Amino acid sequence: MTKRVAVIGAGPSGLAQLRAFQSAASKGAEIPEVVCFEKQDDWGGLWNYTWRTGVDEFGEPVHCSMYRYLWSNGPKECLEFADYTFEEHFGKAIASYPPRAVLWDYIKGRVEKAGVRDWIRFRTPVRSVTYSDASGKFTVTAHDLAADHVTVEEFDHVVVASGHFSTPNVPYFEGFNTFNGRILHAHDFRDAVEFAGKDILLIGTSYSAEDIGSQCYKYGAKSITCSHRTAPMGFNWPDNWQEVPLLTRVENKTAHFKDGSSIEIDAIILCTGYLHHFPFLSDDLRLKTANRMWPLGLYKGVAWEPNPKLIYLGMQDQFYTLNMFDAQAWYARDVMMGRIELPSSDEMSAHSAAWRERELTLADPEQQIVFQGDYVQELIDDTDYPSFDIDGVNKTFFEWEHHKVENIMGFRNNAYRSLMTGTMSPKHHTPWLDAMDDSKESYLQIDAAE
Ligand code: FAD
Ligand code: NA7
Repeated sequence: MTKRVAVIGAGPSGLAQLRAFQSAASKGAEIPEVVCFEKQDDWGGLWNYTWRTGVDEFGEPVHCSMYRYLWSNGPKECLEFADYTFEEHFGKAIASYPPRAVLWDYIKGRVEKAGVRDWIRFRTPVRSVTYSDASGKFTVTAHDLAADHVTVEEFDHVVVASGHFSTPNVPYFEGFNTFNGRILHAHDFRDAVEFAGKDILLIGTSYSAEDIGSQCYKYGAKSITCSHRTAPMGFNWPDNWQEVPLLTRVENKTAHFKDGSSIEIDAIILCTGYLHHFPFLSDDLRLKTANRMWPLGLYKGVAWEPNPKLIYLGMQDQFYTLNMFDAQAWYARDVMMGRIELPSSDEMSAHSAAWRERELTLADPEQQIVFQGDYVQELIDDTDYPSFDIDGVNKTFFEWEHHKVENIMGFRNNAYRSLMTGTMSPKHHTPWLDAMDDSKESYLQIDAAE
């Protein structure tokens, strides 16, 4: 009997899994039956934008955390697929920090070429996954929303690729109940134009705070104040931007901070990160972790150690993204196809513990980048995923970091060389701060007539 594999999510990680199996099939291998469950009506995960917030038309939590005017926050050269380059997709070299629509197009292009759309059941959230020791199989319950029909099926393997930047982490601060302005989490932020002319307060100091603040600056916010729990971001911000210690309370429209200072604000955006949230998994199968470089319990970062028939993709905090998901998916495919034999439970735990030990020594982003690069290398060494220049990707990440320190509002004006094709990317036709149109047509300078 053919094995059956359930993949939960058709974002970049889940699509990497589909492409990995299709790649093996195209080389003549017999592959399992793959069923991908996707709760949205299209593929691409977070890159599939919606204006909706809260719940969708079926009452499902909206997955999207992306927003209008989002441009890649790192060089595209660092995330390029090794088996499908930007040049192959667009037919030419393009600039290094594409907006969301351009990256979505690229992500879709590879799986359109692979012809795997039929493997996906759209509009079908997975409601529950349990495992039976007796049968050695998983039972997956899913809800076909369009037909309003619930299915229950058995699978030999389950791949959890449902992402971990969708369920917001929402702390409470004193006075929120009576604040006379808007309070939202980054997950529900959609359009910076809403904050033009406003004084906004951001809580948090990571990618969301940096980028949402920059978007608000670009689209005309009056002032941006960024409140930190641990340390300020320390970039060379524009004049109407300040960094302050942690918020202690709000009173009407006044925000008070730990150092005794206070300011008047119109809106608060909680850029306080996301929860690893798997409401569909039974307790024995559920990864519990904060957003970090090495979550424990996953051998090689993918196989659930207590039951390695269960795979998780993309659960680490991310410098590497698309090509790391590929490295994971190729490895997971070979585990599921019996090409890679997993060691004993103790050996798996010891291997993970060694990575965790190294994770705890990482002192700065450069070391984190090298750590993740080494991890990707370890995975691709074991499979037929095309090898690529990881050291070159690391160095491109370092350049990116330096460009941000040099000019946080201008780092996206830089260009880098593809590590896959060797082609130097062109500079974008318009500096990021002046490029108000985030459409694919504008970015690629495609005439409406074309
Ligand atoms: P996701 O993209 O989250 O996809 C998960 C999929 O699973 C979704 O389609 C969802 O609908 C589906 N799903 C969830 N639950 C269920 C269920 N129960 N049943 C069925 N389907 C389900 N990365 C970069 O490389 N560059 C960037 O510039 C960048 N910017 C980002 C900006 C923001 C605001 C955020 C939040 C993330 C950004 N990222 C960026 C990182 C992002 O995590 C990855 O690029 C990528 O989207 C992760 O892919 P994924 O498939 O693991 O998860
Ligand atoms: P991150 O990278 O997980 O960062 C979360 C931030 O939120 C971080 O600065 C935290 O501060 C801060 N945080 C979390 N809880 C609190 C509380 N209670 N009070 C104050 N500050 C808090 O999430 P992002 O959304 O920025 O980025 C996620 C992805 O989106 C990323 O991969 C990008 O590609 C886009 P800390 O440093 O822990 O003190």
